[in-house]
Amino acid sequence: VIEPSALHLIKITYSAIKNKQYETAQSKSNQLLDYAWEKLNTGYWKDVPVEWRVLYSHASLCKAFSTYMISKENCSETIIQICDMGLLMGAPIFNGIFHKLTEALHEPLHVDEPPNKLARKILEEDTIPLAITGQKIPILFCPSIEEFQSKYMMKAEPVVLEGCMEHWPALSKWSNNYLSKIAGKRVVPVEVGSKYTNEKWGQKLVTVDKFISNFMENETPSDIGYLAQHQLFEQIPQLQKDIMVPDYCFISDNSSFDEEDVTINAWFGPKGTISPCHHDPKHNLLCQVKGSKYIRLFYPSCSNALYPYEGMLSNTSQVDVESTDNDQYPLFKDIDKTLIHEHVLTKGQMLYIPPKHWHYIRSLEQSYSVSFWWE
Ligand SMILES: O=C(O)CCC(=O)C(=O)O
Repeated sequence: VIEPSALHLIKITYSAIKNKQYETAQSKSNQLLDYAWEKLNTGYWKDVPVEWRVLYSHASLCKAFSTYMISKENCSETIIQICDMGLLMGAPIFNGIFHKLTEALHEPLHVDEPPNKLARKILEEDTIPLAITGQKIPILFCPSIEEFQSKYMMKAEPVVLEGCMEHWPALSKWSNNYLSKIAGKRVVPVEVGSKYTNEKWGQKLVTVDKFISNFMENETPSDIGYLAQHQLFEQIPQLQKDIMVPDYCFISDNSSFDEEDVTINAWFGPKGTISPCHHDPKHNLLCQVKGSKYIRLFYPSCSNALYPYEGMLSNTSQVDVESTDNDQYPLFKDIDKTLIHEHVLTKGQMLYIPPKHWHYIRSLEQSYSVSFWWE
């Protein structure tokens, strides 16, 4: 898959390292990274041949190593960022070397939970949705696997679960300060813009510290920044120790199903993040670690009245469900109210969203959520 010229370049880069020619190795690895970057950003991500991602990882490793050998001191932030790019854009090489490097280079962990400067009382401000007209979602305290499966999963009915994540260290540990101590210098993708359906929306790679100072703790941010739908726990396994895959996620028709098959995403953001109404193909347990979110759900049968986009965003509704233009989307206002559920998800609650169920989510205050998707 890889052109001979690129293969030749990676060979030269590794031999420059072997021969201690670090300046050469650094400049060659930069060339390779630029070259591979073009390939990684052409067409759909799922269609990018894995070989280019492997090459990107090798080039990142050579760049990290040569940069370290040239600067020796005060370069850990730069090296962490290079490794994170390898983790985010590359493919695994050398038995998780980027995880080992980033863990070793990041500051050791001594964390006291600080008071959260921005913490606001739930629903204290003008955040209560104007028109709560939908059904209430049933709330269960730690149901048995059988009850969850037969009454909710098999019937594709949403349910809120309480008392199922009390043992997670995340509940008491997670704060901006903790995140900064563990991962402040790590690079993460942040969605910038009020919602992903807006024209001005875009994604940026920034350090966790920048994300916190620009978006989480900035009283007058220029825009909303949302660390959304990111597999943060694969990138930073230390954080995964603070959460547990809920037992319910192991209910599967596939007998070889295991923990690796559960996709875990982080959703960290300030007050006011909006996930436009959309649906996903898998079962979902959305778990609220901190803060609260207003959620509106629609049964799959509402699809027509939600006017999905055409093409790539066909799982996303064009309707702004909290402020609808009735002339443009006339069917929306006639949706039978028994097909709509509403809930404010608060700390310690998990919401089960069945596959293909439309969901709209707005954070009411600074919020940390984790979602578990499984089939
Ligand atoms: O919390 C959010 O903003 C969106 C979560 C979501 O869409 C999901 O878990 O599938």
